This record gives sequence, structure tokens and C-alpha cells, in this order.
Amino acid sequence: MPGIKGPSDYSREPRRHPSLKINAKEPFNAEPTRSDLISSYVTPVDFFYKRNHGPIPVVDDIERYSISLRGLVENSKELFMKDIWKLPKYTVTATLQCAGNRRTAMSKSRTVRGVGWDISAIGNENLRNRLDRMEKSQIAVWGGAKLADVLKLVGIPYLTSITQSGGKHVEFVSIDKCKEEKGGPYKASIPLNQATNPEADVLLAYEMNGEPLNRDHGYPLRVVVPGVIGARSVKWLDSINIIAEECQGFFMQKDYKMFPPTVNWDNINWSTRRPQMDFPVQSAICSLEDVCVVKHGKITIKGYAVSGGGRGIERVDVSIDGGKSWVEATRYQRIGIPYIADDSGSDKWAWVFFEAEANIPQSAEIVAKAVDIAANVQPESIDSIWNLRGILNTSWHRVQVRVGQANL
Ligand SMILES: Nc1nc2c(c(=O)[nH]1)N[C@H]1C(S)=C(S)[C@@H](COP(=O)(O)O)O[C@H]1N2
Ligand SMILES: [Mo]
Repeated sequence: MPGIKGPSDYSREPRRHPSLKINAKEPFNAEPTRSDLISSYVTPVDFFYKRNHGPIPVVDDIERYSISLRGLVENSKELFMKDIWKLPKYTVTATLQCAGNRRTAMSKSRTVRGVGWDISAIGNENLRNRLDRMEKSQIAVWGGAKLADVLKLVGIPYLTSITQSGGKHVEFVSIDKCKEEKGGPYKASIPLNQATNPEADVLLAYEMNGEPLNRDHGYPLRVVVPGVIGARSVKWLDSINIIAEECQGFFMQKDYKMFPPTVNWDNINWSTRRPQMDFPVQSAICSLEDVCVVKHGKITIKGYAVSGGGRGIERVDVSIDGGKSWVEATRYQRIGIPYIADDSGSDKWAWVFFEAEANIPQSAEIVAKAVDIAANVQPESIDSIWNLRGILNTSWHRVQVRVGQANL
């Protein structure tokens, strides 16, 4: 594609913030510390987790950069950034979460294959198309969807499940080179009815927190599929294909599927499971490390909770006795504004922060679990959801705290 290159080595990687915890260097995978993660409701770009499968592409000429729309459509089209900037822009505050978030803890139960992550392979971003006239008042309103508008340009109306020529899925192809794809690009797809539903808020995003995307996060253009595991939000977009069957790429068919605990590398049959899309209800405590010593018994239990599919967080329960008794934490998205799940005034696709104060004895096991508006609850044990790829560890988050001197 003109104007953008996917390098095959790591000699042109961007600069990254030194405080990130690096889980793998090449490809670059890193997450912020727990305290950086909850330092603000909208995650600063520097602290946003970075999850890559190859070297970061280089855009040398934004004017020549374009994406092609083709496949089972009447007319194929080539779109340049100026064409995309012309479309109505929307801002969506959405949490992106890697399916591998909290994998390290799962691998302690039984070995799993994949990059290890603590609890911070997640972030809340404010993505938007360029602001233009008039529409500023709609920034906080969920409604428009960029991808649905882009697909209209090739004659696919809103809320289409199948095109006249039999297209049912929308495939996003990148420009990067991944070893899992034998040097080919990263790709994924979502159903056409989600892509053409303006209420699903699927974006072709070129801004993050009000700034142009940076290279790590997909400059110049990426997909954002709110409420769905991060793997479907393809970065460095090259083309969009309307296809009959879901994308056959590695990351849809041979990865990011949830298997039961009985499946191992000898008996796995990938085709028996569907690609994971929505993520389940999740929460984690960020104000305390997994094993830590605190000076006083009075502690603050603070963290994030989020669920997939736009399901809001109904409740977050915390315990200081390993889950025998619970109290409800307070929840908020913006300080001072009460959070109401499923309310038009709240950010539907975004996490909530929770907070509770507690007085703990000499040593305590602190636990958090969230409940979403469909009353889905996080599972108690890791073992019951263990899977060989170590994805979707949403088990109760537990931390062990002792009161005393750090160096004893
Ligand atoms: N082109 C491309 N898109 C990609 C990936 C990738 O390696 N290449 N990784 C995916 C995965 S697994 C996740 S979790 C998110 C991470 O996005 P971020 O790095 O902006 O946080 O991007 C997704 N999109
Ligand atoms: Mo991911």
C-alpha cells in the first residue's frame, strides 16, 4: 500500500514511556504499573498497554495513505484520510482489554502458552474522529458509528446482516508482518450486522485522547470494536473486505478462542470453538500489589470493573476475609458524578472505578468481584476457567496484605 510500510525488523520502533513494564520486547508488549493504570479515568496514551504481534508500521506519506473497501460489494472503493475526515465524527469512550489480561496469574495455576500479563492489559480511551463544525454537542452522545458510515459509501445500508452478493462479515486487514501469519498481516473480522449498526459504535479511529493516534496504537487509522476483546480492534488498517464467512486468519481461527479446562495441546481441535468476541465481566484491585505490606490497617481498595457488550457494572463487592463476607464498593466514572449502570449519562463501553476503605487485621486476603447488569458474576476460582491459551482470566481478584514494616 502506498504511504505506509510494515517493516520486517525492529529497527524503527517508536519511543515508549520508561515506566511501562515490558512483558515481551520484540514484538513489543507492555503494560503500565497498577498505580499508573488508575491514575486517571481516561488512560494517558503513554500508560496505555501496548500489544503487538510484529514490528510497528511506518507511515512515510499520510497523503498517499489509503484503505480499500472491497469484496462482496457492488462497487469497490479506495478511501484516503481526507475522505474519512469528511465523514461525521463521533467520540466514544471505550475500554480496550486484551484477552490475555491477567494471564500470569492463570499460568500459576497450570502452565499456559502466551505473553504473560499482570492486571493492566487494559485501558480506557477516548477515541475520536476529527472534530468538525456543529457536532461538538454530540461528543458525549452515543449514537453514530463511523464504520457504519464508511460502509454506506460502498452502498451497504445501516443494519444490514447480509449484502446482495452474500457478504456477512467485515474483515479488517492490517499492514504489519506477524510470524503467526507466516510474515503476513494481522487480520480479524466482525459480523456485518454489528459493523452496520450505528449503535454498536464501531469506529475507524484516528485519534486517541484528542491527539492523532501514535504509531504503537495504529497510526494513522485503526478499528475500535467497543465491548469486544482487543484482538478484533485491528491497528494500521490497510483494507476492509466484505466476506461470506468469518475471517480465516490465525488470530480468529487458531488463537483467542476459549476452551474448557480439559483441552490440552495434544487434543485441541480449533474448529470446535468460535472466535471470542465480547469479553466477560472483569475487575481487578489496582491500589495493592498481589502480595504486599502496608504500614497501617486502614487501607484503600481501589480498582477497575468492566464488562463486554456494553453491559454496565451493577455492583462491585469487596472482601477482606478471602471472600467469606462482602461489602459493596462505590463506583464512579468521573469523580463527583454518580455512576448509574445502563444510564444514558454514563459511558456505556467504558470501565468504572471502584473504591472502598477498610480496616484490616494483621494480615488479610482482599478480594474483588464485579457483577454486570445481566447479573453475570466473575467466577471464584481460576481452575474452573483455566484454558490452555490463558485467555479471559476473570476470576475473583485476590491480594494478600500484611500490616507491618516492609523490610521485615
Ligand atoms: N494490526 C494489528 N492489530 C492489532 C494487533 C496486532 O498485533 N496487529 N494486536 C491486537 C490485540 S491482541 C490487542 S489486545 C489490541 C491492542 O491494542 P493497543 O496496542 O492499542 O493497546 O490490538 C489488536 N490489534
Ligand atoms: Mo490482545
